[in-house]
Amino acid sequence: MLPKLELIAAACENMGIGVNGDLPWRLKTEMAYFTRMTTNTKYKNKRNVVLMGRRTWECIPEKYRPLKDRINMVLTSQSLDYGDDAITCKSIPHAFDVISGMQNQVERVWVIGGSSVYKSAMESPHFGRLYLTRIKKKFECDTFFPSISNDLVLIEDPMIPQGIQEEKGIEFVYEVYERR
Ligand code: FOL
Repeated sequence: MLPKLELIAAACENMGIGVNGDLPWRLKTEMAYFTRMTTNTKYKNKRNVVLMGRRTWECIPEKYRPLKDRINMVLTSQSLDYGDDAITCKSIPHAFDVISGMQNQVERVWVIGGSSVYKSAMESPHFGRLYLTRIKKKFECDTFFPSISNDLVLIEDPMIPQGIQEEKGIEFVYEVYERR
């Protein structure tokens, strides 16, 4: 059985997710949440996939690339070769073909952006959940999270810190959505 696609993103009040090829904010605890959610597995013999667009790959600082203890997969239409650092795929369906060939090693598949990859993943029949951090402030951004369709509903996940979080005077909330 194929794993569902789980999206993880942080967006500000104007739904921005990035600016100038970078994150619009630097929130250590929020990034630690991203690392924990995308890395941790129930079974120690398995790893999670982080599936991302090529620009998102490039926005990860070199010292953190590839994202450690995770299987890095990069979507691109170009013939790029990242060696042992990442597997390149030309589409989400192609990524699924590759994942199905390493099924027993993979626990969860995390879609980590950017905009066009989030949109394709939310429209995919394999869409499972959206883990969205709502950052309660406006930031100047040039890339945005796609519109969230009406059939997505907020759910409870006991693994997620509840209530208002705060860092550097910026408030944020961890939310989880599923298709109704
Ligand atoms: N989702 C959430 N909730 N927050 C994010 O910041 C986020 N960022 C991306 C996708 N989904 C997200 C894409 N951007 C790193 C850098 C940029 C990035 C994703 C990851 C990164 O370097 N991560 C390292 C830890 C870095 C650190 O500790 O500062 C990692 O190992 O996860």
